[in-house]
Amino acid sequence: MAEVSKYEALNIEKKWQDLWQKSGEFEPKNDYTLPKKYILSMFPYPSGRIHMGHVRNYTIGDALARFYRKKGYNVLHPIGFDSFGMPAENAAIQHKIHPKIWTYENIDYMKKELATLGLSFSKNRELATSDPLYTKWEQSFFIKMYEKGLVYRKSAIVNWCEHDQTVLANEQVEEGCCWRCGNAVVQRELPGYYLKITDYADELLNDLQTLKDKWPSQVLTMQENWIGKSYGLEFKLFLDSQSIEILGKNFDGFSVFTTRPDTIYGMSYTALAPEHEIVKALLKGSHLSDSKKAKIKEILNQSPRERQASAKDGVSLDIYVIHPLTNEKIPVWVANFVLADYGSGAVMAVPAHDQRDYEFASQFNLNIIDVVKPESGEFEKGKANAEYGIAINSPLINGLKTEDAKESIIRYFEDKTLGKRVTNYKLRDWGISRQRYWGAPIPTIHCPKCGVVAEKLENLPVALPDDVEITGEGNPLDKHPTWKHTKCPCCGCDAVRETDTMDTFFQSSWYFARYASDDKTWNDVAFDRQSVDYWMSVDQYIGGIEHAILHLLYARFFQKALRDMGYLRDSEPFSNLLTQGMVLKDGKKMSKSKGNVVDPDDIIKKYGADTARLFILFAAPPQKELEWNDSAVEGAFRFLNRLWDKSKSIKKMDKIPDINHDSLSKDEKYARLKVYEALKKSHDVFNETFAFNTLIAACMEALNALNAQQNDDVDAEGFYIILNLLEPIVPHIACELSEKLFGRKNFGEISLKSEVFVQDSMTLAITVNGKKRAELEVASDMVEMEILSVAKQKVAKWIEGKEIIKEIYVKGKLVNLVIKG
Ligand code: ANZ
Ligand code: ZN
Repeated sequence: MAEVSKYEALNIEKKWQDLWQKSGEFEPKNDYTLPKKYILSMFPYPSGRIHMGHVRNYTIGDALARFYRKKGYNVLHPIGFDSFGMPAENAAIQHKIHPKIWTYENIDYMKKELATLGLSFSKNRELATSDPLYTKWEQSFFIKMYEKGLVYRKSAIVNWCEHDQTVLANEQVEEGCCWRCGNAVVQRELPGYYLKITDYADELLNDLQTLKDKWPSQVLTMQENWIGKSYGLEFKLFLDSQSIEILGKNFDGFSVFTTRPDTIYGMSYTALAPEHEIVKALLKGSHLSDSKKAKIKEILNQSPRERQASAKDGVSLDIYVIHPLTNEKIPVWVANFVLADYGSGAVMAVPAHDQRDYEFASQFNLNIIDVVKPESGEFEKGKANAEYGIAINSPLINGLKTEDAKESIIRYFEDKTLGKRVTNYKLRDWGISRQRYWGAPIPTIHCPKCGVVAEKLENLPVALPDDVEITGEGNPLDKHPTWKHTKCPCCGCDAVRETDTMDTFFQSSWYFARYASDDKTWNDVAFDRQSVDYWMSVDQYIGGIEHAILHLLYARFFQKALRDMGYLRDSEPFSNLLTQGMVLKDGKKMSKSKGNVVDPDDIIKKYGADTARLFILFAAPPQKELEWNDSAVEGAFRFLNRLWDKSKSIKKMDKIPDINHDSLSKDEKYARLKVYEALKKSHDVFNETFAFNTLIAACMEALNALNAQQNDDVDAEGFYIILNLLEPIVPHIACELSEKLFGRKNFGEISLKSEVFVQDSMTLAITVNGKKRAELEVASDMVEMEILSVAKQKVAKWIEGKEIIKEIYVKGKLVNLVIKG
């Protein structure tokens, strides 16, 4: 018995990692009759080294994967690398290393690091999105989408980063700056390819309902706002005859979109985006003064973000429209807050009830006309009254509530064919062209005769050339001497390849479905339906909140598009989503720039992977931020040592001992209670709350309780259960001890024995005015108030209709009720 061995984490961990590697026990089984769980942590970008955020992400996923595997589920728990993207090119520029070499060296290094964490990933399904095979299928999706009209090419004003020499999607612009390098984004017109995500706007919005309570509500709200559906009235405002003359009879008016048609009598001016056709025409003509033209051009040069951030600004165009209901003349302005690409790029301004209109009107002394009496009764001064209320000063709708007034105006306009009910979305099509090298080439060809044509499927992948020079300026594929020169797939004449590559979000929009496909089929098909239909959708997706909009919206869109192209069955890719909190040190996000990084490698070398995993899951619930704490890491390590030491006094066994619970002492019963409480907790934690910290705490309490009693059977049963509960969290030490003590046998599902949860009871005498009237059996932890209430019921016939003057409870002995008369 008396073993003296010490807990040597690194030896044990190496042993088990080698064993797991050989056994292949983490490979998903192709038996599609088994119950399945697809557990997926978002794949990493191969930046060079894993960081604590990765450790957290993969430990959460691994704990779930191991839990379900132990429960008998067929588990898919894959890993790969999101390996195209700009950092590889930046490294090439800075360190003169080829992006491909940099990327694949990083992948190798990170794979080794991840292995030292003991993560139970499938090896066979590993992939990197820069692999030519991955590109091949991706390009085939692109071509099929192009043929379907789901990809189209257009010239548009795009967000351009001078520093990275590339286009950015709206989602990649953060407060006017590039999400990658932080430099200011400028506006520039450029041809590019767009994915028609707007075709799916309604479905993307409606299906959020199906994710309620399964995704964090915060993420659902962010997606809803991003899609930004609103409905209202679109109608045309007609210019007065003089203004038509001024514009050379090229225009007779313009459309506006409003979500508050009930405020139409409050319109005191209208405002156009500076990009509006009418503004363009006036800029060419002589009607506007030079200073006004200069002001408009100044606004045109600003990005939408900059305009939004600056004070309300604009100029009067000295033209007028006629109010459709009152026939009054209304001035037309250009304003910096009107977006060119929303609604019709023009607004009817109602300063009394719209804050932006109010600020602009205050700035330029324009009329403010109240037309809605707020529900609360009082008009607030100094700002717009945006809330709903009752229409006033509005002949057609006076007295109507906002909702009814809106409907009434819309119907009036539709009846008179003056306007129509419309729905608008904030969501924009997804621009995917990037002028970069390290990405998947867009598989189209520009032919002088045929125009833009797709490459033939049999020629895929259109692979990247290796011999490029990466300087950071311009597009390396465009500058390559030969790569782009090819023959047209249609007519065979000389033609030029598209030299743009795809946004890397294209790759991360379908990797989860690729994993779900049997790897033996990867060469032959994008997805094999049988396997994909079995594994999809992802049962639990885990990743950072920073992906709440970008990645998750694109992936949802892809899932739907690929479904409609016959590749996939489901409408949603991720049934459940867990967004993990950030890892902080000294209250700040761990990052190289802040110099507060703790390297996972160092922790693993010092204490072992199990300590790192235990700390990460114990320090905070996964959804919350986690503050790094050296002494808590020590604490986790000490607990594992206690577990190790305890194992030395546990008897070896080949089945769970039979224990007669009634015959146990108080301490023994208590220890069993604590063990079974932990067991009970694990069900909630793994299936619902993911509050691993509470499960770990329960295991610690249970171990303490075992140490405070002497019964070998209780010890053995309890230790077996604790090891099983901890195995998904600290797999190496758990497997090692389980092997030593129980031959790593599984003794089957342990039921929550009810007798363990029955608490000790006590018998109380109940007296009324000192006379014993009854006896009462209650749980020994029942509180006084409850005892008194039960006692009164028990002696109801002696106290009925009487006034109780005093109620006395003598702990563990008796209840005395003193009554009047
Ligand atoms: C008059 C009005 C009165 C408005 C009122 C609002 C409140 P959402 O809800 O985001 O769809 N709008 C329309 N097109 C615009 C554009 N291109 N740029 C900037 N603003 C524009 O917003 C719709 C509202 O935003 C519209 O309803 C319009 O102002 C403005 F008390 O019309 B509203
Ligand atoms: Zn051609």
